[in-house]
Amino acid sequence: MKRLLFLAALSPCLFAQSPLTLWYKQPANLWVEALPVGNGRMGAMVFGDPTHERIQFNESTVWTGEPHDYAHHGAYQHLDEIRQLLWAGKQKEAEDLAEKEFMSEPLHQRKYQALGDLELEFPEHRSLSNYRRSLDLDTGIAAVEYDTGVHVRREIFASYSSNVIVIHISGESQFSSGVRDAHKVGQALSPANLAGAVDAVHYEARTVTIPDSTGVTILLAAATNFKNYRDVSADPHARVEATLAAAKAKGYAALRAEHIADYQKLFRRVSLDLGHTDAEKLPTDERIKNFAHGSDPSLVALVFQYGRYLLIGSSRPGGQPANLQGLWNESNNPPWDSKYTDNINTEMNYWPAELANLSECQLPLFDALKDLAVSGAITAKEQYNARGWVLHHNFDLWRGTAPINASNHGIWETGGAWLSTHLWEHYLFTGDKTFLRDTAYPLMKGAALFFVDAMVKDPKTGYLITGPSNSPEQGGLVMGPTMDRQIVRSLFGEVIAAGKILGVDSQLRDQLTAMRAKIAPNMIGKYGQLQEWMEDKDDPKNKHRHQSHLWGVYPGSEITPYGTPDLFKAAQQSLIFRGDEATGWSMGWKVNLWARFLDGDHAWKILQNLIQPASDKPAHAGLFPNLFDAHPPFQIDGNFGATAGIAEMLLQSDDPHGTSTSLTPVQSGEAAFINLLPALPSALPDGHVTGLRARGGIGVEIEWKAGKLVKAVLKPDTDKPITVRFAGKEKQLQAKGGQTYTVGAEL
Ligand code: FUC
Repeated sequence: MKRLLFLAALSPCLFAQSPLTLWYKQPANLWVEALPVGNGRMGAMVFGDPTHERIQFNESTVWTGEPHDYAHHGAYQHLDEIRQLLWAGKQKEAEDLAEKEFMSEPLHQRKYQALGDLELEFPEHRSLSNYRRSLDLDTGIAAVEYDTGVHVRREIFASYSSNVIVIHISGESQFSSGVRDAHKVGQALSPANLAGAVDAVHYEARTVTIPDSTGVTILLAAATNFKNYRDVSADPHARVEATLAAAKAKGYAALRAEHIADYQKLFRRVSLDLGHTDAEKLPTDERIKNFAHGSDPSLVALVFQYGRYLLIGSSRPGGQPANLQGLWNESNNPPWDSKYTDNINTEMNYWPAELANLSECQLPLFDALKDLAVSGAITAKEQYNARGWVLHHNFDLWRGTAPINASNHGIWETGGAWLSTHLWEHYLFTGDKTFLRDTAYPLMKGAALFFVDAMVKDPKTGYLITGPSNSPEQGGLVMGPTMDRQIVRSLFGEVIAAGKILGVDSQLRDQLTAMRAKIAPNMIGKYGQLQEWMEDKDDPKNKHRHQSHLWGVYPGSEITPYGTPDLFKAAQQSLIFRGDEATGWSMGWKVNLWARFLDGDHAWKILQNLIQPASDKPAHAGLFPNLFDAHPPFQIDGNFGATAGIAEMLLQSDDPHGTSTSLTPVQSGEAAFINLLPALPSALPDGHVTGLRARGGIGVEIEWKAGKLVKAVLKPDTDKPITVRFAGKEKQLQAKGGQTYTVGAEL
């Protein structure tokens, strides 16, 4: 197939539409065909039916429940007995005891909810031609257009600056509209507002309609009484009124310009061109179907950018973090309650944040960590008699931190520790010392203090281990699963490095250093695999979606190609045993893992499995027509995992010499390592990426042709020794902040 690399940038009219557009020849029938817009607080799904437009919408604080402390008070009195049972090989008894005495109260957390539908009726629009429904990722605007005597165009976007969903209709002013409350199904449409309550959360949504010379604009605002996880005293009516009044005063043209400026400031930081073929002229749903047996590299770029679009849409400063569905949800009983599952899913949502240059989109997660450190301190005290804070495998709007659902997988101690490593990574990518001192360090230290108190000596080996815990979500309740040990080792190392930079807590640092060296090491088992548990009991036929013991390869970096070659090989063997098929997010993880294993073609193979048509029934992972990733059902982590994985093929900035002994200068932020095209698949021989970010605070542009580096341009923010690597060759730079460095074929 003909390759037209870079031509698109020179002459965009050559193509039917911009490579950054999702488009369809028909309206959405299913929710996973509708197109999402979001502003970090509100989300909307646009169906695009000509006569009956449905815009289903959410507000991110509409949850069931109320402020509540979920900790199981006094549970620490049973902790020792649970551990003793596990050490005595009595797993079932330990799980039973824990089920009775150690679980969250109540046992389940609360659910994220739908809010409502905005419906528009265009009774005259039955006969039409040239129908097209689209979402332009470059502007963040969804559109529905067709000819029906006149050209009708509806534009929909979610404004972050004005906190409204904006719908503009041109070519037609004869229509009726109304809103439907998702909690009052069966009730007639209300002309312009809905208001109600679900448990303690009071909500309101309202529209205003404004005619102007170019058509009609509908503004949709929504709010709740939620102020924070302990306070629901806000007035949703006053909030909605104030928001609508401010937005109405601006008018459509100004709202649109304001939205595009705000959105593009984030989105346009990164461009990715992987080449072009005729395949990209087809509608998006057809491209997904064709991907595995055609050549459509620009669909990979679209999937990459779509993840960035979804992160901008679901996680903006001041709002809630992206939940299991970002913030798009049409059900009041969504899969896994659409909460925050943090034994992989919440973290994966943020894997692209730094690398794909959307650093501030991670701030809502850090705000949530501030809450979790408070609620998690109660759980730490009541359930472990420990200092610091702990988070088990889920949290919700009310910041529940205690173990939920069932003891065999709910008791997993390292959610807070894993999320705290994101604070350190944010520092590595930004170099922001104020953030490190004021936000990151206190949270990281609290997460580490919990393990100073809660780790125990394994009677058999003498090593320090966590427990009771589990290797998500299999094998049941155990002591010291490998993933926990890797996470705690990383966290301790990072707290030590941060304390050194800030010049604080030298005694604690000594204590952490001593304890860190005693944590049970990674072990290689009888099949040449990396052991998932303390015991050598892995089953080589195990295809479980979680591959938790590979955390040390990615997202961690204590198992590396040059620092720990034997463990690296064993980890790779473990991933080979797991196979290439998996649920959506699991494939997202596998793309990143194969990239870290420096095997671009294997990463590509997984990407091909990920980019194929998905279905709920029969269950099949892949992508839905609107490019939402399918577990199945839809779960947004797979989208974010894919975006991170595609970037990880092109650029890695972790230290490939890392070990579990102590942090290297790169891992502690004193130096940087830029690994160019470390896992470039042979299917992507030509390309150009701008605006990626590397640890050490470095902007990176890379251009390649026929699999060879043409040039890389590095822009470090601060002075820094940088090692640049490409195809086995390395070059050292003593870089000055603010300067630009170009490296090329001489590498
Ligand atoms: C974890 C995973 C499931 C699912 C759920 C939301 O429990 O094991 O696959 O993604 O989170």
